[in-house]
Amino acid sequence: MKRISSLILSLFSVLCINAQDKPVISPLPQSCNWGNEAFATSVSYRINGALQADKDAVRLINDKLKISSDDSSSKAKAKTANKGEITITIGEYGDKAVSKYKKLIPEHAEGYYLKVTPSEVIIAGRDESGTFYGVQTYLQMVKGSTVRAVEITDWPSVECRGVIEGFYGNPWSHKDRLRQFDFYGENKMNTYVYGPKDDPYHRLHWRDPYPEKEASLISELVSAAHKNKVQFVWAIHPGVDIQWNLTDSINVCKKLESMYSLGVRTFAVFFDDIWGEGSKGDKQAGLLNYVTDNFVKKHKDVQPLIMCPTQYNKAWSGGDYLSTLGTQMYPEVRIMWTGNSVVDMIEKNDMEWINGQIKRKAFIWLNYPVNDYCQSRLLMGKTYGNGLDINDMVSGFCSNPMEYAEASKVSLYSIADYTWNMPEYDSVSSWNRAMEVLMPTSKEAFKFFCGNNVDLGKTGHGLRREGESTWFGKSGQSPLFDFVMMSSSASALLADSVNHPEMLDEIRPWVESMKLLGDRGTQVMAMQVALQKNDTVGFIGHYKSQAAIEQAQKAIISRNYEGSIVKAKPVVSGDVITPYVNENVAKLVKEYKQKHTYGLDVFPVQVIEDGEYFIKVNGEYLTDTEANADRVGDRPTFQAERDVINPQRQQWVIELDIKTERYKITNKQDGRYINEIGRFWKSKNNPYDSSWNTYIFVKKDGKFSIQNAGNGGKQFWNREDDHIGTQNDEQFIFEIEPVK
Ligand code: LOG
Repeated sequence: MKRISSLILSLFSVLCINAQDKPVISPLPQSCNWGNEAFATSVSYRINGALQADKDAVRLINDKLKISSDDSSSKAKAKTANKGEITITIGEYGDKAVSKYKKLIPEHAEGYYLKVTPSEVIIAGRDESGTFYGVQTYLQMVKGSTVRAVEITDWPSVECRGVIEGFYGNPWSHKDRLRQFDFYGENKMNTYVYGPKDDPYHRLHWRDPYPEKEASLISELVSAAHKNKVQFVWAIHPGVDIQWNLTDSINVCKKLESMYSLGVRTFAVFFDDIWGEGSKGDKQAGLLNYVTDNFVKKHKDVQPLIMCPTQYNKAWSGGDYLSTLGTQMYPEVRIMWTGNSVVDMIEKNDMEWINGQIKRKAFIWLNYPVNDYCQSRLLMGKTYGNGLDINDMVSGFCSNPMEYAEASKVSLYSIADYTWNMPEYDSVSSWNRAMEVLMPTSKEAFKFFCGNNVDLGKTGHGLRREGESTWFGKSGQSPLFDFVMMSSSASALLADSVNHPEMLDEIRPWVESMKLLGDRGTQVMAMQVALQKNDTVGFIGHYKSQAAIEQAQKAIISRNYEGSIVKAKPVVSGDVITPYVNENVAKLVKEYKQKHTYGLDVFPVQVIEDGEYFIKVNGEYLTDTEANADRVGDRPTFQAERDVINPQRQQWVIELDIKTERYKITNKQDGRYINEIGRFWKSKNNPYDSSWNTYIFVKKDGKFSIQNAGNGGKQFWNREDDHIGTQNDEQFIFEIEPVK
């Protein structure tokens, strides 16, 4: 009995180890059956089929594995493996070496069949890219000490998968791009669209050819991309000043021709973010057709064009623009689309709508994780929200990333995963795998960092991302614990810059900011303790420390070099921890001021100290004439007389709002607050909202101006007849007199 149970136990543990040992293949393969351990990773290989197989795939094998012989140089070489040697049989559909496996190769472009047995490895691609991807998958299997037997049949869900460098700001560097292409190869992304808004030869000076030096860099990029099975798509953006005449049509072709000579084989024409003449649909369609006839079709090896329309999202669409493109532009021209709005995730209904308009499958330009419109934030959270059922409805799916190329890889890794095997995409597991792949030596600290850099805050585009700092305050311990964790994770990351120099260089300003936010939070916790103990000296000391840390945090600037187009001021956890810290400082200071007199001069001078005041214009008192706590929409009026019977109607509580650091104004008698057009606004349906109902006071020559802010716009208050009105110009007419 004992023997049996120990046998079961050991069998169980073998099974468990086996289960754990399965290597992680990403993007997730379509079909994958694991067997047992096949051989040690340390083996050497002989290649069978190297002559005919895709040369990039063979080069990759030679670079990454220990090869003792191959059959490419001499036919005389041994056809059978030496003892302990593993044969890699490799080739494409139709090649002799893999003819035995012909039926097993999936019938999808870029698909592959991969089999590992204890004596051999078979990698058979549907085409060159397929073979290359089979090798990439195999290379992910040789990371541990043993290689497992497996049979994988795999192919992509989406035809064109990848990245569009299409943001405003500092374009990626040459080195950034080279690293990106290796990353795309590893993750089976096959498309890179070159369209950085601030490259003058892409947009503002689109007619001019690249100077020699830039041109040679581009041709280097093209060949690096092609080696990774990435189509390098070069985009021209002529809409700013294009003339709809033959000369400019020829100018476009000429420029594309010059890019062809640098090796580019796929081209795009962009018309986004333009107005006026350039934005006419029929003219754009005409140009694309002209370029197709006079440039694309003149070359045997040039792919159909890709175009970005002016109405590239539903919110900006109208008239017959899209249907004009749909009917007039050659059907092979691919049309880009960002979704229901500029920044949006894509779902099935959205695809049905746009595909109907343009009479073809839209090519998705996903504006995520691009941060050119929210530069203080890094978008390092999970890539979620795109439908898992749209693979057959798109002609391509590319992500527009951040100008931070390495940091963007967190999301791009998931874009690769999503576009390769869409039905099985899981944003959480994909994100977790990205952590491991991108920062294996400090995975936990990096994950923690990413988890604190998720949301975008409020922007004109409206996209928000869930899951920022969800751990905060959840440990069951004091937030002090959380703050210490922030600082220590940041320090751990900074210390790992040796292993990940490029990533760390990019995210360093945010990592340093996270460290300081943790340090500042720690000081704020200490302020709280000091206040409870009535330790005024301690309170003031910690207050000063946190203020100094805040200054240091505000001084951090990313990409602060000469010529930098965007110099960002990092914000970490901008919607959770940063406001928590700010609000607590304000709250504690407020409490402290009510209780103590020591050290008050360290606090910034408020224009108006919190308190009760008369608000007057020309000596007349602002009065709550209809005092009624539940009424909404009526307005206080100016009265010449001081009310002695009911004095509270003319008394106003003016206090600093801790969220906005602006002032809130409420009536002493009924507690109603004033809204941005000078009316009372309080009811169950209209609760106080600091982003609307707070104001800026400025003092000059003893009088004040009062200005709306936040959602209320920037108008200044004035006096209109007997009540408050608004105007554009600042005026110092308000007398604010303390109630004694
Ligand atoms: C631009 C793009 C920019 C993005 C986000 C498109 C088609 N064009 O509003 O260059 O990175 O939004 O700011 C855009 O998205 N315009």
